[in-house]
Amino acid sequence: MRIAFLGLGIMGKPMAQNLVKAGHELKVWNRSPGKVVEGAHSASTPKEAAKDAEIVWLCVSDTKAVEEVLLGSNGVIESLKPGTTVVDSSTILPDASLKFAEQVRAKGADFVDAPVTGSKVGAESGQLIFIVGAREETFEKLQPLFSVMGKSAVRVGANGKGLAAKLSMNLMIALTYEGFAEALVLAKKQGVDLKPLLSLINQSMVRSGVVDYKAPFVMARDFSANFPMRLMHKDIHLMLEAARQNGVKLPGLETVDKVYESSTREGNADLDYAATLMTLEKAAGVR
Ligand code: NA7
Repeated sequence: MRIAFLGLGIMGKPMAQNLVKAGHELKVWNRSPGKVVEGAHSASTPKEAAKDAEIVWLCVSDTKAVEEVLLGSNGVIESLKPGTTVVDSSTILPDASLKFAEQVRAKGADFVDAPVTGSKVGAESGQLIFIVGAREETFEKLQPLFSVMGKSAVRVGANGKGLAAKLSMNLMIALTYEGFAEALVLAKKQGVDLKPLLSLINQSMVRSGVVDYKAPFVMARDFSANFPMRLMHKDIHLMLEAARQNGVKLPGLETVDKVYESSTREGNADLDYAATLMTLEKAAGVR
């Protein structure tokens, strides 16, 4: 298929690379020049990339970025043809995504929110999970592309529902990891060695995918970004905003937000969100 892929960050670049490897014809674009994908053509604007594309796939940081890429000057909307499908894998506010969907539909094209879970490792290995808000027939049409970049795709409902589900899942990731990090700090402060503690965690009901994924990095003190803290913090703000809009209280998440604020002030925003552990350690005087 002819695909325009816009946004070649930690997630976007390996996703685009996997599409090229599967034989698709890609035109890629990134805001800062210099990011390329082997085997793909590079376009100088989103408008140029989207011209003649059957599918336009976005994976950029936040709501403002999606707005600029879609609707800004030289944006996708300027060359979008009826029949094209725009897929957005950025994690943004469901409400904003619905408005983007409306503008895309007004051009006779279709819109899909398809945020992902799986982090950098999942993107590189083609093992992402797509959490999709789309029309049923559009979802079916995209299956071959989801299966190139991911191990599964779940249609949650209509437009916006993929993002709503993704925010709820990321809420669990943020809280689960902070639970793990706080447990490590409390145990360490009481003189417990982390190796037997991890062995216990893995044998008991507190075992979790989040711990499985993060523990090796934590043990190696490798806080380089798989999922940067600044992006998880952005997601926390999206969750709190979605909660406000829907009359939901999230007291646990409000507290975790404060930990992220402290960690950001300490200069950790570009590290992995696992680095919030260092902020808890610092406050407790342990490592
Ligand atoms: P990264 O690695 O921070 O990459 C973000 C991408 O978004 C990168 O290509 C940026 O371009 C692009 N970006 C950021 N702001 C803009 C604006 N205003 N206009 C156009 N492009 C922009 O993030 P990830 O790849 O880890 O994550 C992407 C999404 O998936 C995000 O929503 C996560 O929460 C999930 P740059 O190279 O900085 O010029």
